[in-house]
Amino acid sequence: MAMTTSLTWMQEKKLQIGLGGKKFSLLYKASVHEISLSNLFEIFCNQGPILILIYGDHVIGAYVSENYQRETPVSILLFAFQETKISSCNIGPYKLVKLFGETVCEPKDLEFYINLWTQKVTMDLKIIKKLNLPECQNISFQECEVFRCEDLLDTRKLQGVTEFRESLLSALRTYKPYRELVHQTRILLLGPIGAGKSSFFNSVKSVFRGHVTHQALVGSDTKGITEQYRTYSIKDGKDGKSLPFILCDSMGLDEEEGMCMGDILHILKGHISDRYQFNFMKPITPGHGNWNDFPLLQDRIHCVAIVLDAKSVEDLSSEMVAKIKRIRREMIKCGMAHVVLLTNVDSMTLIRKGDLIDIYRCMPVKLKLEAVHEKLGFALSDILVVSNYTSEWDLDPVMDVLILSALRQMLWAADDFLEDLPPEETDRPPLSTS
Ligand SMILES: Nc1nc2c(ncn2[C@@H]2O[C@H](COP(=O)(O)OP(=O)(O)OP(=O)(O)O)[C@@H](O)[C@H]2O)c(=O)[nH]1
Ligand SMILES: [Mg+2]
Repeated sequence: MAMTTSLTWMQEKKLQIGLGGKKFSLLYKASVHEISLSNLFEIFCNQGPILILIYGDHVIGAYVSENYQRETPVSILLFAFQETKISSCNIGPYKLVKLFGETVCEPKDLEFYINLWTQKVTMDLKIIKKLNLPECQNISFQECEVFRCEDLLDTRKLQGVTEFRESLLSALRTYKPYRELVHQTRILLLGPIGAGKSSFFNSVKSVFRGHVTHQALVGSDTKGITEQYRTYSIKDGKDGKSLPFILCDSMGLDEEEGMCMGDILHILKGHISDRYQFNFMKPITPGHGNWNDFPLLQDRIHCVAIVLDAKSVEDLSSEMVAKIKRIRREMIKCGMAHVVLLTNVDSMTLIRKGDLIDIYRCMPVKLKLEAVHEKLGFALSDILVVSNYTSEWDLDPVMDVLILSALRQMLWAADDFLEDLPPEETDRPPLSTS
């Protein structure tokens, strides 16, 4: 039988959080392993913190935070799952051998005792009360599991993240747009008011600058914060070279006000230049100071990132959904590469910093991606997830990796767009570097 835990995702998550950011590796499962008591203790020995779970009508657990040595008494945190919460109490110091009822002791002398052979847990009434369990001293169970507990972000993992961050940085520094048809790939950040468009630009800039910066104004205002079209070229470090991409920040989309559809199409085609002051009442017209009559390939947008706040995906109004779907249809019509950028994952319930390292595997995030896919029609593989720098003072390698991975994905999508252009649009000599 496969060694998979009987814990639900939600129970595991609650335990992870409750035990201070731990991940669990299954060492023993009663229905799989046939071992003697002494073998069982061998498995426990020197594993660091361990977690024992018992599955009956309730899931009951014992967490030992100290490294187990056969004769050393340890404190034990007992807990039981109720519907939505966990009740807990401490017992001990206790020799762990007693937990599984070594014959030297009578079970009745013990506060808590697991008998793997009769598949019963015996508990002191005081403990039963503290754990909010039905008043029955002998509780039957069907399964018992033992886990090794490690920090979600241990030193080895952090080292791996730091190395991955460096390799992403170096790949992005040396990235060249497809066939070098343009010097810098243009990525347009488009999305509802307050979705985190400007924050994403600030985040990318912060990573390359080496410290958190907030060049673009961010905040919350029902009418939106960004009112100008901004095309940001980012330098590698303070005085370094310009990086091979430009992030274009736009006014937020809104049901009534916000950016006009006409302006979006003009931006995609490269007609609108930096610092255009949006007017939600009417789109730009030729002759305007920010209007470019003859945009080149380098002025056009090569990839659009539809930015959405992960927390409010389900709350998007039907008008906003219709608007985004219309934009998607327009993008498909003109072959525009696009991705979805889900921001604000750090604020989602049950998501902790340690989860960011493996964010695409987190159940609430998977459900979010499904929701975006179902509501707006975007392919699951085109949905990227980030946590922007908003209130942090220092850079964090795990957040950096998400931000840089998202950026790399956008550049790859832009390359597909450039590669897919008809020859008459690309068969001009590559641009000079002046
Ligand atoms: N916790 C958290 N907050 C975020 C994140 N991204 C953005 N925010 C916050 O969300 C709010 C809106 O962010 P902005 O970057 O101004 O959003 P915008 O899409 O540029 O908004 P407009 O310019 O008004 O359309 C700000 O208060 C940000 O601090 C994120 O990933 N995590
Ligand atoms: Mg903004």
